[in-house]
Amino acid sequence: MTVLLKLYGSLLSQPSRAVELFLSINKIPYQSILINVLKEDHKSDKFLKLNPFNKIPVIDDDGFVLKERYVEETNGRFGKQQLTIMSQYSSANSVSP
Ligand SMILES: N[C@@H](CCC(=O)N[C@@H](CS)C(=O)NCC(=O)O)C(=O)O
Repeated sequence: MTVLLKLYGSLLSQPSRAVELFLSINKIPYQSILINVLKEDHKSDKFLKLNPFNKIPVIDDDGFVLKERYVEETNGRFGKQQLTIMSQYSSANSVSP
């Protein structure tokens, strides 16, 4: 069974919206998990285990956790972590948040 990529975020968060757009445009199936920053969900023990920096968005791709929207290298090439996720999805190499 395929495990859906999980996106922890909120529509109130511009970085979260950028990642949602990236996933949608590249047709990457994902499960959206709302983190309500107004209720400080991002400071809960459960969330801090995922991202000790208490920031959204966070991507959990079957245990491979990305805590930072930007994993690109300075010259605009994709970083190793982002490539790992993108390489699993055939059309995922055209748009980056
Ligand atoms: N560099 C991070 C920044 C993420 C970020 O600043 N997220 C904000 C929401 S837009 C956040 O989680 N704020 C909660 C806080 O700082 O307590 C990224 O782009 O992924």
